Amino acid sequence: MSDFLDEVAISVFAGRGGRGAVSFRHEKYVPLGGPDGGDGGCGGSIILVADSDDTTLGAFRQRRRFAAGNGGDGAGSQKTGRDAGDLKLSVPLGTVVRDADSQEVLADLDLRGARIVVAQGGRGGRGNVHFASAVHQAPRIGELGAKGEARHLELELKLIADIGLVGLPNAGKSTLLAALTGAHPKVAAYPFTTLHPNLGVAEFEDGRTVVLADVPGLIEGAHHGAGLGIDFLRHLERTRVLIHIVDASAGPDEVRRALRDVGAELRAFSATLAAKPTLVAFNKLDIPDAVTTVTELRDEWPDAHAISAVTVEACRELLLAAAAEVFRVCAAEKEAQPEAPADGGERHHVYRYSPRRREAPVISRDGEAFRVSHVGIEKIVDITDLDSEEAVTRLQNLMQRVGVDAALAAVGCVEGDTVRIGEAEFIYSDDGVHG
Ligand SMILES: Nc1nc2c(ncn2[C@@H]2O[C@H](COP(=O)(O)OP(=O)(O)OP(=O)(O)O)[C@@H](O)[C@H]2O)c(=O)[nH]1
Ligand SMILES: [Mg+2]
Repeated sequence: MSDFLDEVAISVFAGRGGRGAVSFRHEKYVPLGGPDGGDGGCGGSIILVADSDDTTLGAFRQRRRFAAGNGGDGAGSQKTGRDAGDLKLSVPLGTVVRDADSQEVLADLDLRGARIVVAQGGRGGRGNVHFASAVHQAPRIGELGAKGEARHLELELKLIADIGLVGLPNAGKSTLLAALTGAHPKVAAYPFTTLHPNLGVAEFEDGRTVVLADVPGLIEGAHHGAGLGIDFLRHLERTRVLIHIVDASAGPDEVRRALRDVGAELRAFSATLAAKPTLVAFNKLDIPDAVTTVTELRDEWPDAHAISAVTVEACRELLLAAAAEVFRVCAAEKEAQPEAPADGGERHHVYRYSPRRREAPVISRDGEAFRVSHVGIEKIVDITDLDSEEAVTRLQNLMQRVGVDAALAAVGCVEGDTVRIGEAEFIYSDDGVHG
């Protein structure tokens, strides 16, 4: 059976907005009419939607780069450019979306229909019709469309096992998984045989299924990363029910110690894990010592199941009891958290990534040049047509207001120095930066 972890890295590129038009009305006998350049259309955004029935992220291994279309350019007669459609990517339920650069988790798409805009399409540039004023009746300014966002993402699919099998190394977890499901995990008489989680599916007569996860053995200190680390404990957090398997042939003291240590590890790792409904299974009942131990512990653990994973004795009953608990938890979950409605009803299932805005411009050295970092200014530089003198003048005024000139002067930028903002390069002069 497959590993728990299914991860893939993809890159998404939203579309650029269309260019705003610089155009003037043509009227009879009037050499230049008023401005009538329309706006550019919006670039397409990229949206991940949890509506695929795939159980793996395999589809994203074939293709890893996704780009949405650019918006159409505006035109004369106030014609707006065409909006590019959004690009919708279907991902399986349970997909966790992370920003590959910052490692920030952007969304946990575990409800059908949950969606996140991972890259916002660029806004269309405004046409010159917007730049007319009483004193400025023939503006030659049309904005370029804004760049679409580009992001590198990591998608991780956490297959949600219903039942997690936990216990010390060698307790018989993998043997039990094989007894209950069609899985064939490695079984051996030494600890830490299982290095990665294994999954198996158990089917019932009524067609219902439960997914079981066999994980590496837990030892004292596991929550600090002792043994095989804590990654698999993170996965266990998403199971609904735990079965704690104990090797009963080790004697009553060892059984008590195992129950105590494993319980303590689960609690130390997280409250979520400690609060999971847990069934206890005393294993290896085919060994006479185990029978003696189970008899001795009966009063202390009246609800514990006594099984043999090797002979399969009482394993079916254990599975039925655990599955009943799973179905009970599922019903409670459904009650508490209805599915996202199919009509795209947005409520709290919609995630939106938003970059943090920096307040003051930050100046840094960029080789011989100075680099200005400021989200707002970078965006405006991106949409400014630097070939248009009017547009550049407008940009200069804005930079002055935001404090770019002062910030540059403060770090010793002098006439003739090169200043970079986004992808553009300017020459600094005492009355501001020039294109
Ligand atoms: N006699 C007997 N031996 C068992 C039983 N269940 C498991 N074993 C044996 O115990 C040893 C360990 O079994 P595994 O299933 O590999 O144990 P595990 O808990 O998965 O161990 P790790 O993966 O190392 O954590 C193997 O030699 C199994 O054959 C049982 O019910 N009876
Ligand atoms: Mg194992």
